[in-house]
Amino acid sequence: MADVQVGVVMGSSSDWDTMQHAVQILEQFGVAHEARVVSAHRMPDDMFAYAEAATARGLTAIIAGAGGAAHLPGMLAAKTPVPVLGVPVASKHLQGVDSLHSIVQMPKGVPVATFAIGAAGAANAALFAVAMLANGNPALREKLNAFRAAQTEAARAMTLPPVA
Ligand code: RP5
Repeated sequence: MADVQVGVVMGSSSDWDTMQHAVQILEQFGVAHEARVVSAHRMPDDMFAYAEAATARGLTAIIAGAGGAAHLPGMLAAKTPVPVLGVPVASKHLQGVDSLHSIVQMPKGVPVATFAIGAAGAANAALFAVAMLANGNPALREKLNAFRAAQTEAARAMTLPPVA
């Protein structure tokens, strides 16, 4: 298998329902990836090790999803110059607004690119990673253009029901 280009990490296996949407996009585009649980507060040493190895492993981006006090994306970004794409996972009590604020409100100096709460954010983070890789890969850019074109055609084909 090709070297991993994009790492997909999450704070818990309970995030998988959301984060699998990122993996599905990476598979669709044939981007070499890995997916694993790397919890910031339950396994902080592993999280640091993952971030510290990212450059040497040649990762282009890390997609990091977490819910609640979602410090995983920010802490990864603190430990690696590899771009971190943060996905707020919907939480039980605050529906992911807490996750969104935790990820998007990074203080100046250590950015995390932050996406929408939930499945749309996970899929878009992966599409963003594909777009990053496509800058140096014309074949991948063609695939991305075709993906966009298919969406355009689907939208053009939409019809509306009669007024009830
Ligand atoms: C976070 O706590 C995870 O990212 C998850 O969204 C949340 C709840 O984790 P579990 O209690 O379901 O393992 O670290």
